[in-house]
Amino acid sequence: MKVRTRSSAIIGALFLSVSLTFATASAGEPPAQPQVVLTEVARAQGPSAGAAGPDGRVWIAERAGTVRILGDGGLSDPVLDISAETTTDGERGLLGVAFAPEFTHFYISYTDLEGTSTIDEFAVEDGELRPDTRRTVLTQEQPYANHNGGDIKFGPDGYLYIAFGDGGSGGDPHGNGQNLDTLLGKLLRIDPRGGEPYAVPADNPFVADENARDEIWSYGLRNPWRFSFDAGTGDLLIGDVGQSEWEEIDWAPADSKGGENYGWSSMEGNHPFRGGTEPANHVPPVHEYDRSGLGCSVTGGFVYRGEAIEALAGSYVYSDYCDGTLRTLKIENGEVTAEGDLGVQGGEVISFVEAGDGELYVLSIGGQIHRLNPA
Ligand SMILES: [Ca+2]
Repeated sequence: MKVRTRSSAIIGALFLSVSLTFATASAGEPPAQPQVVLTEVARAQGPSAGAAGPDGRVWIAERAGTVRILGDGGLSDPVLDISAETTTDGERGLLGVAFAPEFTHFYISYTDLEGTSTIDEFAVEDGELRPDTRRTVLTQEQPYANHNGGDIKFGPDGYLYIAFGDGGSGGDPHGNGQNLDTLLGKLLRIDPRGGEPYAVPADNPFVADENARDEIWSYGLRNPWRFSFDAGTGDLLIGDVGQSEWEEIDWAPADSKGGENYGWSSMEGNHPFRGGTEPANHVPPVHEYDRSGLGCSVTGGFVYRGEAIEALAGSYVYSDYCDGTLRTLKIENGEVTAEGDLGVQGGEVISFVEAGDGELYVLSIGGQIHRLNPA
């Protein structure tokens, strides 16, 4: 510990002198780069998703079908096991978990034995799942084993958002991204408790359009594997995995009325895809990167709203499954004003989890669960 303290002090001193050099060389002071470390807190079997639970502890989903609670001593025994009901073929498995506001209900998103995307609900009482209350909220058949999406989150409006990929294969062979008559290639918004099996909020953007599915919130997505809402502003951020050239982050403000067209499969990032024409209503990504060294499959994260790493406050933290480096974006009014590299590696980063106190956990499909800590 002493060595660590001393080296931290040395690094701090070096950083200070570099800052001073910069300050002398130029009139402005460079923005402080957050000093962070990744601390391994547990190992899981293929952790795929997570959510902050009723007592502040994080619940971790394992892709093969189990859910465990992360405590000080590591992971609990499974509090849920649906491993007999799912497979991990392709990109399948237990892919998302979410708690309703006030922790009244718990939702899971998984592919069933036929590969059909399934959202199920459980009541939560006294911090525990009530398995006898399980019911299926929504299902969507999947034509291929990849691009299932599967992330689920409650928005600041209290509605459940569900991300589905374009159905898979490659190049969106069925044109699902731009087809408003399918739930594939979309971000959905539903009220899971408002009806049986669910209700559509009356102000969803396509409710009055008889040629469009009412559940759709936004469209033109290829494989929106991970998305999040900024706990500070309510803005929406989507990490949409590219076909073979461009990885992208999509953004919508908290006061969006929905209906955004993020372009796929006419566009890949800011670029026409296979001779596609840019739709007139295309909402371009707030950020894109190519595959010349930064990775090959974006993993969307969270805007950091914790307190442990002051210099990271308000930055969007994300990574890439193939690269594993944690990177940051500062986004102001829908524009990226700064890009950063935290200089730490999370492995095969498959997901981020935002704890109840705003701190971030990083899941690697290889098993490591890291907490992002100040250096
Ligand atoms: Ca796009």
